[in-house]
Amino acid sequence: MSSPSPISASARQRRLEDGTHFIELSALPTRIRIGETDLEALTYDGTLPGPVITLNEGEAVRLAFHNALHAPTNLHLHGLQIPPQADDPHRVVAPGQTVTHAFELLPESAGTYWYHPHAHGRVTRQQWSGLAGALIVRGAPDRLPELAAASEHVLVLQDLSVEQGLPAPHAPMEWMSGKEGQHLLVNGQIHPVLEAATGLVRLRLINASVARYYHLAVPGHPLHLIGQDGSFLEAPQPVNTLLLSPGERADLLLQVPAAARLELHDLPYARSAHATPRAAATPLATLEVRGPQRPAHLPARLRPLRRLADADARPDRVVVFGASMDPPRFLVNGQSYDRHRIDLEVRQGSTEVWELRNPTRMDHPFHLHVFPFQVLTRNGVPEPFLAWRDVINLRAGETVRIALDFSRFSGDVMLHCHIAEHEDRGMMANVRVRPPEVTL
Ligand SMILES: [Cu+2]
Repeated sequence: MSSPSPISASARQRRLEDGTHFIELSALPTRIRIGETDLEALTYDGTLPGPVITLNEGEAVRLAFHNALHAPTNLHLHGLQIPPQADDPHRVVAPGQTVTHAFELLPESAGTYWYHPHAHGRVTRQQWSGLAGALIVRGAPDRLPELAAASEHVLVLQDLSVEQGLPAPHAPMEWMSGKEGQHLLVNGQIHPVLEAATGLVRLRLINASVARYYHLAVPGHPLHLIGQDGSFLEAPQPVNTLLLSPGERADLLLQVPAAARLELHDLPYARSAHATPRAAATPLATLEVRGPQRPAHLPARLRPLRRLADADARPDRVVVFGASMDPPRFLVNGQSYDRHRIDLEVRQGSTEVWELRNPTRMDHPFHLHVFPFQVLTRNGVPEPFLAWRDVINLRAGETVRIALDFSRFSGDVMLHCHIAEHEDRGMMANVRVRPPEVTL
């Protein structure tokens, strides 16, 4: 099968004289082809998904973002621990305008991130129309000999339905359930063939869909999780399947010492009590592994992580995701989003434990900007391994406790459900991180 390269284009980037990594990115309407269908999508730099931005931990970055759409938008650098002022979704970019995001990456920030629009009320339509791209931060663990020798693919997972040459419009019910597309896209293609060399194969997966969950497996082949969101794990963790809710990322290793043809599948998963899951697995991509027999040893250790709190730590506050009917609205702690209201206040320098509750009958992925967290327990069960997360799925009826690190910055950030429809319909809250108290 011949197809264009399923590897996304690289971003327009160069090194400035002072060493700063400079990147340019534009959002624009673009005519693209999905399978046999032509449509008018929205893209970054003319490709769906947008180009892969590759950065290095610790470096200074300037990113010039230009809006060539016919509507306001903005750019959110999802998961990056940078000052809130350098990634403020309240700031909207008018058509024709360019804004610059300037920041420094933290020393130990290697991981898998992504970028997408975040202008409140417009997110769903713009992201559904194609606006999303991968952002990779490389660091010391990437230079471990096992990882340096691995074949690596970044897989951006999106879905789309097309109607009359445009991304299909939402039906009223889809503003409640979250819209899922008929086409499952891996790097903008329906069921691509990805080539890799024998040995270790590394897959960085990004769920860039507005609402679809991916329940991933490679039948007959164990997976080893080495990273989640913007974090390495301390050591590889064997998993058979992996649930990836909207916004989540996973960094996986496959041991493939001899030539093989493997299938990446999306298994059935019911994310709502109202929905009937598909009965069968859907093939997402083929992994064609070629070459002579080669060892495929896993790295023993990846990166030490600091534990923020014990699993039995008491919560400092409670965040409840909810919904109401007539009119249908999505809520955080009983309230619909108001950009002028500060919903939670914390102090810079503090570590907090939050209890996240989802009493609704559907899953909601919780996301907090800028400040990472560690999962302590899910329904009282301690999380089996450490990772810094920025998205955690709350299953219907589930209670999850997390520990959050507010040491780095002060400023205003948002927490929200990462189902774009729910976020646009009010399931979002403003968090103010106050500067530390000055002692005279
Ligand atoms: Cu939700």
